[in-house]
Amino acid sequence: MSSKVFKLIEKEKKRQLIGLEMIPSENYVSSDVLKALGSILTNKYSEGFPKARYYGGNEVIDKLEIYAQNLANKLFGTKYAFVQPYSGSPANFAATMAVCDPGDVVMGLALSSGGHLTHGANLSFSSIFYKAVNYTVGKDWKINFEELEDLAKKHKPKLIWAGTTAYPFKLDYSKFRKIADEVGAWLVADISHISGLIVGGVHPSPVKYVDLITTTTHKTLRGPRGAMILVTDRGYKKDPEIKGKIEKAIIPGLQGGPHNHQTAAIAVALEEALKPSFKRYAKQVVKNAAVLAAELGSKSENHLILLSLESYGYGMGYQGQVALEAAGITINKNTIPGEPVSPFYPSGIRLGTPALTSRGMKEKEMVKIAGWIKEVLEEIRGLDLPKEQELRKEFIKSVKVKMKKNPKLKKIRQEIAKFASKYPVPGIDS
Ligand code: DSN
Repeated sequence: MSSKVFKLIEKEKKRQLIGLEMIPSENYVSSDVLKALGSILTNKYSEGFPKARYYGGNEVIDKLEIYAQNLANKLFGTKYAFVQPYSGSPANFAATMAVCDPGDVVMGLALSSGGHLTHGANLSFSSIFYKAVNYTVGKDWKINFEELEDLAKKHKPKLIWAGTTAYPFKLDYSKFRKIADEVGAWLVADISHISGLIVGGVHPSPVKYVDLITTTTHKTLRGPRGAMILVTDRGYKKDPEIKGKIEKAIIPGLQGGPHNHQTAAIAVALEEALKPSFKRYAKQVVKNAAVLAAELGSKSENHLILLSLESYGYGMGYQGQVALEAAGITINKNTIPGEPVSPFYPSGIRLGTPALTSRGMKEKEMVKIAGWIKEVLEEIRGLDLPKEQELRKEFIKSVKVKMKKNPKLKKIRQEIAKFASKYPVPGIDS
């Protein structure tokens, strides 16, 4: 274990132990998930699908992939499950390819309203190869279904995405369904952020309403990096050929050989998600986020909080991220709906509770952590983003240096390290 790589892994392990990981799309996997991910299954090529491979020697891999597919269908209540997508973006590309031709209209929530790049953002495949139309959220930060309906009627999309990455509210899939039916669109739910909450029974499931579902496996679902595409009964009725179309989109459309070690780790995570303890976990994630949000003067109905830092000054997201990182709290800067400054220097931060909850933290700990967050954010007052574009890069560099030297943040960092070390990290401590 003399390689530089292992020394770096040890360093990262320490960072994960002594800090508070609050990026809402991150989590800690179990040691069993890690074991499967680090297994010899990485040695095998298996292009194709179970019992229809381009290479020999796939008898065991076939069993493994079928097992993972069955677990996914059981957990989500779907008809077909594809577990090969390398991650969320390729899954969304493959789902789009399966139901659209290049140039077709796809509709999704705008990035600046909490949508995902692959749902029609500039520079993403979804707007390069397809005609992307974005709907947005209203003043209440909730999806504006009137606008969605008007846009759908005007642009007649082939596909409507119902999915978010920075949206703290529950989704009403029946409203999406009504609009998709009006224009004959495929309705695809991207549940990457909330799949763990859905199987845990604390967020409504889209299965009854949508045709396809995509999800990453490494967020609230607490599996390895990876993704799945799921077909509902409704999706199969809409197009009985859909299975073959998705397969073709994955390979040869987009990918080569599946990552069998990843498939195995997904299967382990799905086994874990079927246990009653996972329901308790999901419930606690949501309870924790609600408490954290209330303490920070915000609201959350799921696992994440989108916090505007406008009351601290102009364009404060970056400064907030840097100050919190200096104190040992990892979050990410984020645009807020109607972002008044810039996507690169946004006005808000996004944080969440999936990883902290995996460490066994509950409401009491959330109150304590919210206290630290508020103390840290006081340190960015007066550090408003320069209005002049050309000064911004240097300004951010100077904020980083300042925050690293800030004695108050150093003190909080020590307190947090002591506090966090008391909570075991799955996969590291157990
Ligand atoms: N990067 C993911 C997130 O943080 O939400 C989305 O792909």
